[in-house]
Amino acid sequence: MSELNVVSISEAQIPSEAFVARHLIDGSWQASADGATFERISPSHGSVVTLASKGSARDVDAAISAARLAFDKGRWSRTSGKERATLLLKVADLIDRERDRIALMETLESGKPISQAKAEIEGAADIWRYAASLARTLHGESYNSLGNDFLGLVLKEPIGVVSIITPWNFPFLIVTQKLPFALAAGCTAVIKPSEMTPATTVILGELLLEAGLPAGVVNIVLGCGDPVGAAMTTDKRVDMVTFTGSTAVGKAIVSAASGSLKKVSLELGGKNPQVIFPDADLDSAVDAVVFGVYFNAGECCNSGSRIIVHEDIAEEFTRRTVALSRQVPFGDPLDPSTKVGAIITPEHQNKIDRYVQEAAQSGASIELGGEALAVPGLKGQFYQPTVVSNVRSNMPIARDEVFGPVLSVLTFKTLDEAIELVNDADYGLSAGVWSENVHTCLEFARQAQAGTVWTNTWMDGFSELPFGGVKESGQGRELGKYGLEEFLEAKTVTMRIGRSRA
Ligand code: TXE
Repeated sequence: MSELNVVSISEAQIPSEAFVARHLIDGSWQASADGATFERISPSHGSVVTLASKGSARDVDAAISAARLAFDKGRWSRTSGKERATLLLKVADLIDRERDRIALMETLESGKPISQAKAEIEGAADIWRYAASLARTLHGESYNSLGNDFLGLVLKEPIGVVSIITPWNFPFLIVTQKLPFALAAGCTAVIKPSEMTPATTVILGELLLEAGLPAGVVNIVLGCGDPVGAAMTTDKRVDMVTFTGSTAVGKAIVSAASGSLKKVSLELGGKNPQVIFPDADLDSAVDAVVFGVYFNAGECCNSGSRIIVHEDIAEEFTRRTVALSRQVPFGDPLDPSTKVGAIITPEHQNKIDRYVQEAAQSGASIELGGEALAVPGLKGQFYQPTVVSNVRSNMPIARDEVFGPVLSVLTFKTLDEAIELVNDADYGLSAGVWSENVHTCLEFARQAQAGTVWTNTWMDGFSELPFGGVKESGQGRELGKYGLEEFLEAKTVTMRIGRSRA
């Protein structure tokens, strides 16, 4: 539509041949035991960009056997922190070297803007470096307060074999929020990337081998949730599952893993509110809201998609947000200026549209967008930046994770009412507050039911700071020292050291 800033360029950057992705099992690249394959079609350009091996339970069995053996033989778990850190740092350097190649495959498979893919890969390299620094800080505790005859030690040991299951929205970043911490702890792993975006995890596997990681320490099986992901969650030889994806699959994983009582760590969806008070710096708030909802086309667990704005400034806020949304470059993800790219699949695009149309039928107002848009010269699916006002808290658009470039605007009168709206949600991933009053910000931070609270900013992330949700947004934490702790088990050693008394 002419009222949006649509960009479209040639397909010159698309490789002429599809990327061939195989499983990595015990240090070698392998086709599926039954020879099955699948294709990934670019959501923006419509061409086949990846030809991947399609795993079955047999491939998972081989990968888990390799990971189990590598762990039990101590190929990695008995290395020193220094050796682990050296390898992780090498991987970070290789990621930097391969940034453009990884970013291109990430964009071709996911439809995200190339500039955002490059930033994602740079952020991932930083996380590998941070995890390397943690590998040298592993320590337990000693207790010499147990009386004269005893010394207590608490050792921190790697939990064992870890299944890592990741989604399609940030394939390289999300595996990076898990794997280097598991490796720093001394674990071995089997990874399953999303069937939509297998390529960049395979490239990571290549870099791990180049860096000298011993065979079997990291294995990759490509394919669908059922059977590959399912087998990775039920197998008794796996000690822990770490998953990022939908809340529905997260719940299924908890119940599948309960058969062998494995530890499960989950990073699930969000319906993240940002509350805007009348004393907020409105320029900054509008800017951050527009970035926060359209980043990764809204296909982001941290999408700031639920705006709760004070009624005195609601009209001005909505007008300015719509005006800025019109300017956001939208279209060909390969154009370096693009900020909103393609939607992952046609089915997902239909789901986004259903939420918007249903809200309109229930009395909400579509201020901008509200429909798909064909971008000239491209064969993918694109959904227009969309702003919906007059949204009520009980509408599905305000409660469910829409996972698209769609902003819902609700209003409030008092701080108490705002907090009530914030916490009236099944999710609890992140929440934001915009106010120049530090007391308002602090009160909000204390009362918001969320794993992360941003004040006067949105979506800043640091390798040092833990990330994760409460309520149905998940359990466990990634990043920071908490991200390492997830992969460690405490072992108590009680030593009798005194002479026995006569
Ligand atoms: O996720 P799934 P989908 C949300 C978002 C999105 C919705 C659906 O709202 O619209 O989920 O996305 C694997 N056992 N998020 O369908 O199905 C699957 O193969 C084991 C939020 O893509 O959860 C993939 O590798 N694994 C989210 C991974 O799980 C199974 C990011 C995620 O897929 C499995 C993505 C099973 N039974 C979507 N079934 C976030 N937190 O950022 C599927 N999988």
